Amino acid sequence: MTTTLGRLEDLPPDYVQALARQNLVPLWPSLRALLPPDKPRPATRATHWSYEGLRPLLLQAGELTPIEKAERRVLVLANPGHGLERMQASAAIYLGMQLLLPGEWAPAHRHTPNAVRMVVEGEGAYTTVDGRKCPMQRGDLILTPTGLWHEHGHDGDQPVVWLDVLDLPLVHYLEASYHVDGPRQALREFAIPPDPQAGLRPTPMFERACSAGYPLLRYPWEEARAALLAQAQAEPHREVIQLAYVHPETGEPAQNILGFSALMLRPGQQLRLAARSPAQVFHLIEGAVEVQVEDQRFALAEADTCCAPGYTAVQLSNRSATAPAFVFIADESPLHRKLGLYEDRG
Ligand code: GTQ
Repeated sequence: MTTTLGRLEDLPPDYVQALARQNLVPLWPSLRALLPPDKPRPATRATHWSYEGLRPLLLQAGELTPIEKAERRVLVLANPGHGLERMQASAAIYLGMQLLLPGEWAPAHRHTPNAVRMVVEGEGAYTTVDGRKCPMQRGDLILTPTGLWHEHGHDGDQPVVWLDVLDLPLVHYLEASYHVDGPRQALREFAIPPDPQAGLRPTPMFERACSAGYPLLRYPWEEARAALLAQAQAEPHREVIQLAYVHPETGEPAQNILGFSALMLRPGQQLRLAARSPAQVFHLIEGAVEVQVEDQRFALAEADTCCAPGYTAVQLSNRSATAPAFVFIADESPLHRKLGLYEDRG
């Protein structure tokens, strides 16, 4: 049984003031909020961001604010449960839709938060990471891990949009967030180009510790999509068709804090994802999917994004009876595993 504890109002005001003068606070009025019974009370709210809705506003930002005045022209997908001004999707996840127009250049910098880009639309842009030029095509995942120089350029003739996923809220909370500007990077080639297929593994599969740098920076969607279709065909009874983006040599998650995977729903498939401690983000690459989080239902169209708090089961349904659907998932599971907080409640 959880007893009701004393409140701040139950204490004499001059006592509370005497505490404050010495930078002291009584624990018991806040104990239940800090340690709620049975499960956390997340501020993260299930939230849907429609691409159709945000796209005109992002293009308008392209007219209103030149790239020189933005450096990164981004509309942040903010979770109202945290307060929009905090610009976070969950406790550890930041999401932004970034626009780069033909000929524009987002200059080189590096920073402590890890970032990835999931390319949403347009041709001809590229991100240079640690001197390696990564072309950006729809559905590609491009890593910019902590501390690596990165800049974005665009040789095409149409707007290019991508989804940025960063662990910025966590790194900022840790008071460890900063950036450094730098000159345009000189390009380098790999002596032996990495094999992109080695960066995709069936989930869950986390093997050895990773200190091997980042040999693979671009995970082409063409490879991931083909690998998902092959898995579905090879294992017709397998329920979860999902591949984790991993370090190609160690099999560890591709980045340290957030985890990334691609999931395929067969035509008409309904899939229940167990209630696990990490919060999750779902971004629809292809198809039509309904996402149900507790009593909320989001009909995702292509390029839509939504999030779900941790400790919550999520139901994914392919709304097409004839075509597969492909979902990009970002979650906080590497962080929870490292901290020993990871839970699967079924
Ligand atoms: O493209 O480097 O959405 O530094 C936020 C911070 C994108 C980027 C964001 C960044 C970037």
